[in-house]
Amino acid sequence: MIDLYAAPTTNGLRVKITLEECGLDYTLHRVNMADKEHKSEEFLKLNPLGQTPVLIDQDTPAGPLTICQSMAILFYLCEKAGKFIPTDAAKRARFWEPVMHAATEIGPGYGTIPFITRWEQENDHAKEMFQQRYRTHMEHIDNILSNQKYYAGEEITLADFAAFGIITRGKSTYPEMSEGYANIDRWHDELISRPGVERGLDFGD
Ligand SMILES: N[C@@H](CCC(=O)N[C@@H](CS)C(=O)NCC(=O)O)C(=O)O
Repeated sequence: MIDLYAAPTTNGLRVKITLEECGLDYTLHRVNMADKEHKSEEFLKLNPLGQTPVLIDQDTPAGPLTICQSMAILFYLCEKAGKFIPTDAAKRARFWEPVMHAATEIGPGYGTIPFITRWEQENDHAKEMFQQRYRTHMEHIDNILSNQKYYAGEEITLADFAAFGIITRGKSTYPEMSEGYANIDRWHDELISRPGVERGLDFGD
């Protein structure tokens, strides 16, 4: 059995969507971040950084395996299920670029925006800079998706799940940063209609 400790944040969404898409059984332990459950003594034993998501696979040959870092979890799940990671060398080479883009650029960049906009005294320069940076990443993905069906090529991969949670949250929370990208809209509409993605988005709210 797999236990997932998560909240419906962009990192939580990418893991829950991947679990569903991989068809793996799991139990969701919804972490109440507003109540700071992720900083509790009990949670810090799972992840000393006090961050969600955390996944525990209870049934590995070596005993329970605890994994933090959403992208590490995605790779673990896709390898376990034997899905969504290209095996062909050329396709795999193309796959790494969107994976790294989702992990190191669009994800952390997007994550900065809510903090800036929640500051008591908003910093207009920082806000504009990070919003513009987000738009640049959206434009980049939109251009990629004008030539191919999915983020890493013609097949759906882990890279799509890594980016989807961010982009879908961006669309609902910051429509002004998410409009005008027709190819992303086409990709988003297709992904959101997948039963696994639909279940992955459901945190029971
Ligand atoms: N690089 C980490 C980032 C984890 C992260 O920032 N999680 C957020 C929720 S999406 C969190 O727990 N924030 C609370 C904190 O950092 O104190 C990952 O991909 O899992």
